[in-house]
Amino acid sequence: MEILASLADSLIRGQADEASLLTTRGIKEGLEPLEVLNKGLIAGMDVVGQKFRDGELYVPDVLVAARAMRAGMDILRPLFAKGDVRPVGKVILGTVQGDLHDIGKNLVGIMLEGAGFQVIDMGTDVAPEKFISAVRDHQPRVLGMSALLTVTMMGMKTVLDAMDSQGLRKGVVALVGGAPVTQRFADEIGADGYAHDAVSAVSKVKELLKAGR
Ligand code: B1M
Repeated sequence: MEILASLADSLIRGQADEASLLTTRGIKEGLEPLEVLNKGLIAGMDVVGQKFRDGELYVPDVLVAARAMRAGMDILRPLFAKGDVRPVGKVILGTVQGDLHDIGKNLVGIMLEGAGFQVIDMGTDVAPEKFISAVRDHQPRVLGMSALLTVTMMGMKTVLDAMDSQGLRKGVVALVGGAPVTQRFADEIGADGYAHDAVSAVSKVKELLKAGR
C-alpha cells in the first residue's frame, strides 16, 4: 500500500505511533507537507467521519483517530512555520461555545503562524464574553472562529453582534469556518470572510487585510 494510503489507514485504526512514523517517512521520502496533510491525515479523518455517521465507528474510535491525527500534525507543524517571517499581526482564534472540535481550528492556527501571524489560541468551547475580552485586551487584526456542529454555529453571530454593539469591529477582520459553515452563512451573520480550509484561511485573511477590512 502506498505511504499516504497507509497513513490514512493508520488514522482510521487510531494508531498514533504509526501515524507519526508514516508522516515522518512521507516527508523523508520527499512528499510535500501539504500533500501528507491532505492526502494522508485529512483523507483518513474524512473516512472516520463517514464511518461515524454510518454508525460503524463510535465516539471512542473517533477520539483515538483524533489523537493519531494530532501525532501526525505534530510532525508537520514545524514544517509549515517559516523562520524568516516577521509578525504581520495578531489573530484571536477559537472554537465557539459548546463545541469541542479543535483539529481543524488547530490546522488553521498552524497555517496562519506559518504565514507570520501571532496566533492567540483560545481553545475550544469559548464563550462569547471570552472572545470579546480577548479582542479588547489584544486588539488583534483578525478574529477567527471555528464551529463543527450545526447547533453551535450561531455562537459566531452572538460574538459578532456583541462586537458590533460594543464598537469593537473596527480594524478587526472576522473570519469564520468549519465543516457546516458556508459563505452564505458567513454573509448572513455579517462575518468579513469565510474559508473552506486552512490553506484558504491564510489567503482569505491576507486578501481581507489588503482590502483594508
Ligand atoms: Co464530532 N461530529 N462530535 N467529534 N466529529 C462531526 C463534526 C460530525 C459531522 C460527525 C458526523 O456525524 N458525521 C457530527 C456533527 C453533525 C452536525 O452537527 N452537523 C459530529 C457530532 C454529532 C459529534 C458529537 C455530538 C457526537 C456525540 O457525542 N454523540 C460530539 C460533540 C462534542 C462537542 O463538540 N460538544 C462529537 C465529538 C467528537 C470527538 C470529541 C470525538 C472528536 C473531536 C476531537 C477533537 O477535535 N479534538 C470528533 C471528531 C474528530 C469528528 C469528525 C469525525 C472529524 C472532525 C475533524 O477533526 N476533521 C467530524 C466528521 C467530519 O467532519 N468529517 C465530526 C478534520 C479537520 C481537519 O477538518 O474540522 O472540518 P475540519 O476543519 C477544516 C475545515 O472545516 C476548515 O479548515 C480545516 C482544515 O482544512 N476550518 C476552518 C475549520 N475551522 C475553521 C476556521 C476558519 C477557517 C476554516 O477560520 C477561522
